[in-house]
Amino acid sequence: MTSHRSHWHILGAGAIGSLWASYAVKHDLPTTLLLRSDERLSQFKMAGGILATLAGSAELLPLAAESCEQNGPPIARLLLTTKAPDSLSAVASISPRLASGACVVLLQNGLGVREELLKLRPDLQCYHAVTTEGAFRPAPFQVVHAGRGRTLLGGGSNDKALARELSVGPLVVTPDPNIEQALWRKLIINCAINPLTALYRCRNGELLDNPQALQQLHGVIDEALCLAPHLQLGDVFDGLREQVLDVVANTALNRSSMLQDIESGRRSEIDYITGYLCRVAEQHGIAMPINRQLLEQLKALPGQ
Ligand code: NAD
Ligand code: KPL
Repeated sequence: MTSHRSHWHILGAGAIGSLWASYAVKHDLPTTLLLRSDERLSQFKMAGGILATLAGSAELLPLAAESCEQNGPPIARLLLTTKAPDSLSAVASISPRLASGACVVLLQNGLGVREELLKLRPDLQCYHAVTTEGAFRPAPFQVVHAGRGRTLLGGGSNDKALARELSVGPLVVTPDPNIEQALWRKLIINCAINPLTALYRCRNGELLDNPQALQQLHGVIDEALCLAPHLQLGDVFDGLREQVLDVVANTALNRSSMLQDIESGRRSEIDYITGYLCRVAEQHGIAMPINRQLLEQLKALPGQ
Protein backbone atom coordinates (compact mmCIF):
# COMPACT_ATOMS: atom_id res chain seq x y z
CA MET A 1 0.00 0.00 0.00
CA THR A 2 2.92 2.34 0.67
CA SER A 3 5.20 1.07 -2.10
CA HIS A 4 4.54 4.22 -4.17
CA ARG A 5 6.14 6.44 -1.52
CA SER A 6 9.48 8.00 -2.45
CA HIS A 7 12.58 6.92 -0.61
CA TRP A 8 14.16 9.64 1.54
CA HIS A 9 17.74 9.82 2.78
CA ILE A 10 18.38 11.91 5.89
CA LEU A 11 21.79 13.55 6.23
CA GLY A 12 22.50 14.74 9.79
CA ALA A 13 21.39 12.09 12.29
CA GLY A 14 21.14 14.51 15.22
CA ALA A 15 18.03 15.65 17.05
CA ILE A 16 15.93 16.82 14.09
CA GLY A 17 17.16 14.20 11.61
CA SER A 18 16.55 11.37 14.09
CA LEU A 19 13.13 12.81 14.94
CA TRP A 20 12.04 12.71 11.30
CA ALA A 21 13.61 9.31 10.73
CA SER A 22 11.84 7.88 13.79
CA TYR A 23 8.39 9.05 12.78
CA ALA A 24 9.12 8.04 9.18
CA VAL A 25 9.82 4.42 10.14
CA LYS A 26 6.70 4.32 12.31
CA HIS A 27 4.56 5.71 9.49
CA ASP A 28 5.97 3.67 6.60
CA LEU A 29 7.94 6.36 4.83
CA PRO A 30 10.96 4.55 3.36
CA THR A 31 13.94 6.33 4.90
CA THR A 32 17.69 5.78 5.32
CA LEU A 33 19.93 7.69 7.71
CA LEU A 34 23.30 8.75 6.32
CA LEU A 35 26.00 8.58 8.98
CA ARG A 36 29.25 10.45 8.59
CA SER A 37 31.64 7.47 8.67
CA ASP A 38 31.94 3.69 8.70
CA GLU A 39 32.87 3.98 12.38
CA ARG A 40 29.62 5.86 13.18
CA LEU A 41 27.70 3.24 11.24
CA SER A 42 29.21 0.40 13.30
CA GLN A 43 28.38 2.29 16.52
CA PHE A 44 24.82 2.77 15.26
CA LYS A 45 24.49 -0.94 14.52
CA MET A 46 25.87 -1.78 17.97
CA ALA A 47 23.24 0.52 19.52
CA GLY A 48 20.54 -1.31 17.53
CA GLY A 49 19.09 1.86 16.01
CA ILE A 50 17.64 5.04 17.48
CA LEU A 51 16.19 5.08 20.99
CA ALA A 52 13.28 7.44 20.43
CA THR A 53 11.07 9.06 23.07
CA LEU A 54 8.28 10.41 20.95
CA ALA A 55 5.29 10.56 23.26
CA GLY A 56 6.66 9.92 26.73
CA SER A 57 7.95 6.36 26.46
CA ALA A 58 11.18 5.28 24.80
CA GLU A 59 11.35 2.63 22.07
CA LEU A 60 14.28 1.31 20.07
CA LEU A 61 13.69 1.82 16.35
CA PRO A 62 15.91 -0.24 14.03
CA LEU A 63 16.26 2.31 11.24
CA ALA A 64 18.06 1.73 7.96
CA ALA A 65 21.42 3.50 7.87
CA GLU A 66 24.38 3.86 5.53
CA SER A 67 27.82 5.44 5.78
CA CYS A 68 28.71 8.56 3.80
CA GLU A 69 32.08 6.90 3.19
CA GLN A 70 30.55 4.09 1.11
CA ASN A 71 28.99 4.20 -2.30
CA GLY A 72 25.37 3.13 -2.58
CA PRO A 73 22.24 3.50 -4.64
CA PRO A 74 21.47 6.95 -6.08
CA ILE A 75 19.75 9.45 -3.80
CA ALA A 76 16.78 11.27 -5.29
CA ARG A 77 15.30 12.84 -2.13
CA LEU A 78 17.52 14.24 0.62
CA LEU A 79 16.44 15.79 3.90
CA LEU A 80 19.40 17.82 5.14
CA THR A 81 19.42 18.22 8.93
CA THR A 82 23.04 19.01 9.71
CA LYS A 83 23.82 22.30 11.41
CA ALA A 84 24.32 25.01 8.79
CA PRO A 85 28.15 25.20 8.92
CA ASP A 86 28.47 21.42 8.36
CA SER A 87 26.12 21.31 5.39
CA LEU A 88 28.45 21.87 2.47
CA SER A 89 31.04 19.30 3.52
CA ALA A 90 28.31 16.80 4.42
CA VAL A 91 26.62 17.12 1.04
CA ALA A 92 29.99 17.07 -0.76
CA SER A 93 30.72 13.73 0.92
CA ILE A 94 27.66 12.13 -0.71
CA SER A 95 27.64 14.19 -3.91
CA PRO A 96 28.58 11.23 -6.16
CA ARG A 97 25.42 9.47 -4.96
CA LEU A 98 23.11 12.46 -5.39
CA ALA A 99 21.14 11.95 -8.59
CA SER A 100 21.14 14.71 -11.16
CA GLY A 101 18.29 17.11 -10.27
CA ALA A 102 17.77 15.49 -6.84
CA CYS A 103 15.41 17.26 -4.42
CA VAL A 104 17.20 18.51 -1.29
CA VAL A 105 15.13 19.91 1.57
CA LEU A 106 17.16 22.11 3.93
CA LEU A 107 15.58 21.73 7.37
CA GLN A 108 17.84 24.05 9.35
CA ASN A 109 18.10 27.39 11.07
CA GLY A 110 19.82 30.22 9.23
CA LEU A 111 20.23 31.17 5.60
CA GLY A 112 23.01 30.92 3.05
CA VAL A 113 23.43 27.15 2.76
CA ARG A 114 21.25 26.96 -0.38
CA GLU A 115 23.59 29.31 -2.26
CA GLU A 116 26.63 27.28 -1.16
CA LEU A 117 25.06 23.99 -2.27
CA LEU A 118 24.01 25.35 -5.64
CA LYS A 119 27.59 26.46 -6.30
CA LEU A 120 28.69 22.88 -5.61
CA ARG A 121 25.81 21.26 -7.50
CA PRO A 122 23.82 23.70 -9.69
CA ASP A 123 21.53 20.86 -10.81
CA LEU A 124 20.00 20.28 -7.36
CA GLN A 125 16.44 21.34 -6.60
CA CYS A 126 16.85 22.97 -3.17
CA TYR A 127 13.86 23.58 -0.95
CA HIS A 128 13.72 25.21 2.45
CA ALA A 129 11.80 24.03 5.49
CA VAL A 130 11.32 26.00 8.72
CA THR A 131 10.26 24.14 11.84
CA THR A 132 9.21 24.94 15.38
CA GLU A 133 9.28 21.26 16.40
CA GLY A 134 11.58 20.79 19.38
CA ALA A 135 13.90 17.80 19.79
CA PHE A 136 17.07 17.00 21.66
CA ARG A 137 19.60 14.24 21.76
CA PRO A 138 20.31 13.04 25.33
CA ALA A 139 23.03 10.70 24.00
CA PRO A 140 24.28 9.50 20.60
CA PHE A 141 21.53 7.66 18.67
CA GLN A 142 18.84 8.84 21.06
CA VAL A 143 16.18 11.46 20.49
CA VAL A 144 13.45 13.07 22.56
CA HIS A 145 10.55 14.87 20.91
CA ALA A 146 10.39 17.72 23.40
CA GLY A 147 7.87 20.09 21.87
CA ARG A 148 5.26 19.94 19.16
CA GLY A 149 5.43 22.65 16.52
CA ARG A 150 4.78 23.19 12.86
CA THR A 151 6.84 23.00 9.74
CA LEU A 152 6.60 25.01 6.52
CA LEU A 153 8.21 23.95 3.25
CA GLY A 154 8.70 25.83 0.00
CA GLY A 155 11.05 27.09 -2.63
CA GLY A 156 10.17 25.23 -5.81
CA SER A 157 7.50 23.71 -8.00
CA ASN A 158 7.22 20.48 -6.03
CA ASP A 159 6.37 22.00 -2.62
CA LYS A 160 3.06 20.25 -2.19
CA ALA A 161 4.28 16.75 -2.98
CA LEU A 162 7.39 17.08 -0.82
CA ALA A 163 5.41 18.50 2.10
CA ARG A 164 2.97 15.60 1.85
CA GLU A 165 5.77 13.04 1.76
CA LEU A 166 7.56 14.54 4.78
CA SER A 167 4.40 14.74 6.87
CA VAL A 168 4.78 11.72 9.13
CA GLY A 169 2.65 11.12 12.21
CA PRO A 170 2.37 14.32 14.21
CA LEU A 171 5.07 16.06 12.13
CA VAL A 172 2.83 18.05 9.82
CA VAL A 173 4.59 19.82 6.96
CA THR A 174 2.63 22.53 5.17
CA PRO A 175 3.58 23.86 1.74
CA ASP A 176 4.22 27.60 1.87
CA PRO A 177 4.47 29.56 -1.37
CA ASN A 178 5.90 32.48 0.67
CA ILE A 179 8.62 30.50 2.39
CA GLU A 180 11.08 33.41 1.98
CA GLN A 181 8.97 35.40 4.41
CA ALA A 182 8.94 32.61 6.98
CA LEU A 183 12.70 32.17 6.59
CA TRP A 184 13.39 35.85 7.10
CA ARG A 185 11.14 36.08 10.12
CA LYS A 186 12.83 33.07 11.68
CA LEU A 187 16.24 34.52 10.77
CA ILE A 188 15.52 37.78 12.61
CA ILE A 189 14.11 35.91 15.61
CA ASN A 190 17.36 33.92 15.78
CA CYS A 191 19.46 37.10 15.23
CA ALA A 192 17.70 38.74 18.18
CA ILE A 193 17.79 35.84 20.64
CA ASN A 194 20.64 33.46 19.85
CA PRO A 195 23.81 35.62 19.97
CA LEU A 196 22.64 37.49 23.09
CA THR A 197 21.81 34.34 25.02
CA ALA A 198 25.19 32.92 23.98
CA LEU A 199 27.11 36.04 25.04
CA TYR A 200 25.26 36.54 28.34
CA ARG A 201 25.14 32.75 28.92
CA CYS A 202 21.49 33.00 29.86
CA ARG A 203 18.16 31.35 29.10
CA ASN A 204 15.95 33.05 26.51
CA GLY A 205 13.60 34.57 29.09
CA GLU A 206 16.46 36.09 31.09
CA LEU A 207 17.08 38.53 28.22
CA LEU A 208 14.00 40.40 29.41
CA ASP A 209 15.46 40.90 32.90
CA ASN A 210 18.79 42.28 31.67
CA PRO A 211 18.41 45.95 30.62
CA GLN A 212 21.59 45.96 28.53
CA ALA A 213 20.67 42.74 26.71
CA LEU A 214 17.11 43.97 26.14
CA GLN A 215 18.39 47.22 24.65
CA GLN A 216 20.64 45.23 22.30
CA LEU A 217 17.74 42.94 21.38
CA HIS A 218 15.66 45.95 20.34
CA GLY A 219 18.70 47.34 18.50
CA VAL A 220 19.02 44.11 16.49
CA ILE A 221 15.37 44.38 15.48
CA ASP A 222 15.61 48.12 14.65
CA GLU A 223 18.52 47.42 12.31
CA ALA A 224 16.72 44.49 10.68
CA LEU A 225 13.65 46.67 10.11
CA CYS A 226 15.82 49.09 8.07
CA LEU A 227 16.39 46.26 5.61
CA ALA A 228 12.70 45.51 5.07
CA PRO A 229 12.08 47.99 2.21
CA HIS A 230 15.06 46.56 0.30
CA LEU A 231 14.02 42.93 0.41
CA GLN A 232 10.86 43.16 -1.70
CA LEU A 233 9.16 40.62 0.49
CA GLY A 234 6.00 42.61 1.17
CA ASP A 235 5.07 43.09 4.79
CA VAL A 236 7.51 40.46 5.96
CA PHE A 237 8.66 42.38 9.02
CA ASP A 238 5.25 43.65 10.18
CA GLY A 239 4.69 42.75 13.82
CA LEU A 240 8.18 41.31 14.03
CA ARG A 241 9.16 43.00 17.30
CA GLU A 242 6.05 41.60 19.00
CA GLN A 243 6.77 38.18 17.52
CA VAL A 244 10.36 38.19 18.83
CA LEU A 245 9.14 39.15 22.31
CA ASP A 246 6.47 36.42 22.13
CA VAL A 247 9.09 33.83 21.21
CA VAL A 248 11.31 35.00 24.10
CA ALA A 249 8.38 34.67 26.50
CA ASN A 250 7.16 31.33 25.10
CA THR A 251 10.66 29.82 25.18
CA ALA A 252 11.71 31.58 28.39
CA LEU A 253 13.26 28.46 29.93
CA ASN A 254 15.09 27.39 26.74
CA ARG A 255 18.82 27.48 26.40
CA SER A 256 19.13 28.58 22.77
CA SER A 257 20.85 26.32 20.28
CA MET A 258 23.69 28.87 20.00
CA LEU A 259 24.23 28.97 23.75
CA GLN A 260 24.41 25.16 23.74
CA ASP A 261 26.88 25.17 20.83
CA ILE A 262 29.13 27.73 22.54
CA GLU A 263 29.03 25.92 25.88
CA SER A 264 29.96 22.61 24.30
CA GLY A 265 32.71 24.11 22.11
CA ARG A 266 30.89 23.32 18.84
CA ARG A 267 30.97 25.76 15.95
CA SER A 268 27.79 27.82 16.12
CA GLU A 269 25.46 28.81 13.27
CA ILE A 270 26.33 32.53 13.71
CA ASP A 271 27.70 32.91 10.15
CA TYR A 272 24.34 31.75 8.78
CA ILE A 273 22.27 33.85 11.20
CA THR A 274 23.75 37.25 12.14
CA GLY A 275 26.51 36.79 9.53
CA TYR A 276 23.92 36.31 6.77
CA LEU A 277 21.95 39.35 7.90
CA CYS A 278 25.12 41.49 7.91
CA ARG A 279 26.15 40.26 4.44
CA VAL A 280 22.77 41.12 2.93
CA ALA A 281 22.73 44.51 4.70
CA GLU A 282 26.17 45.28 3.28
CA GLN A 283 24.97 44.45 -0.24
CA HIS A 284 22.26 47.08 0.24
CA GLY A 285 24.63 49.65 1.77
CA ILE A 286 22.96 49.47 5.19
CA ALA A 287 25.07 49.72 8.34
CA MET A 288 24.28 47.23 11.12
CA PRO A 289 26.66 48.17 13.94
CA ILE A 290 24.87 46.27 16.67
CA ASN A 291 24.53 43.06 14.69
CA ARG A 292 28.10 43.36 13.43
CA GLN A 293 29.42 43.78 16.95
CA LEU A 294 27.49 40.70 18.10
CA LEU A 295 28.90 38.77 15.14
CA GLU A 296 32.45 39.78 16.02
CA GLN A 297 31.99 39.02 19.73
CA LEU A 298 30.60 35.58 18.95
CA LYS A 299 33.34 34.77 16.48
CA ALA A 300 35.98 35.76 19.03
CA LEU A 301 34.79 33.03 21.43
CA PRO A 302 36.86 29.83 21.72
CA GLY A 303 36.07 27.25 19.04
CA GLN A 304 34.32 29.75 16.72
P1 NAD B 1 22.36 18.23 15.88
O1 NAD B 1 23.71 18.79 16.15
O2 NAD B 1 21.66 17.44 16.91
O3 NAD B 1 22.43 17.32 14.56
C1 NAD B 1 23.25 17.56 13.47
C2 NAD B 1 23.82 16.21 13.04
O4 NAD B 1 24.55 16.38 11.83
C3 NAD B 1 24.80 15.61 14.07
O5 NAD B 1 24.38 14.29 14.39
C4 NAD B 1 26.12 15.57 13.33
O6 NAD B 1 26.94 14.47 13.67
C5 NAD B 1 25.63 15.47 11.89
N1 NAD B 1 26.67 15.84 10.92
C6 NAD B 1 27.50 16.91 10.94
N2 NAD B 1 28.36 16.86 9.90
C7 NAD B 1 28.07 15.72 9.22
C8 NAD B 1 28.62 15.09 8.07
N3 NAD B 1 29.64 15.63 7.42
N4 NAD B 1 28.07 13.94 7.64
C9 NAD B 1 27.04 13.37 8.30
N5 NAD B 1 26.46 13.91 9.41
C10 NAD B 1 26.98 15.07 9.86
O7 NAD B 1 21.46 19.46 15.41
P2 NAD B 1 19.86 19.57 15.44
O8 NAD B 1 19.44 20.06 16.77
O9 NAD B 1 19.27 18.31 14.90
O10 NAD B 1 19.64 20.77 14.43
C11 NAD B 1 19.66 20.61 13.02
C12 NAD B 1 19.21 21.93 12.41
O11 NAD B 1 17.85 22.18 12.79
C13 NAD B 1 20.00 23.16 12.92
O12 NAD B 1 20.10 24.11 11.90
C14 NAD B 1 19.12 23.69 14.07
O13 NAD B 1 19.35 25.06 14.31
C15 NAD B 1 17.75 23.42 13.47
N6 NAD B 1 16.65 23.30 14.45
C16 NAD B 1 16.78 22.44 15.52
C17 NAD B 1 15.71 22.31 16.41
C18 NAD B 1 15.76 21.36 17.58
O14 NAD B 1 14.80 21.33 18.36
N7 NAD B 1 16.81 20.57 17.74
C19 NAD B 1 14.53 23.04 16.19
C20 NAD B 1 14.45 23.89 15.09
C21 NAD B 1 15.52 23.99 14.22
O1 KPL C 1 15.36 28.68 17.37
C1 KPL C 1 15.74 28.91 18.51
C2 KPL C 1 17.08 28.40 18.87
O2 KPL C 1 17.38 28.20 20.04
O3 KPL C 1 17.86 28.18 17.91
C3 KPL C 1 14.89 29.73 19.46
C4 KPL C 1 13.63 30.16 18.73
C5 KPL C 1 15.67 30.94 19.90
C6 KPL C 1 14.41 28.94 20.65
O4 KPL C 1 15.40 28.69 21.59
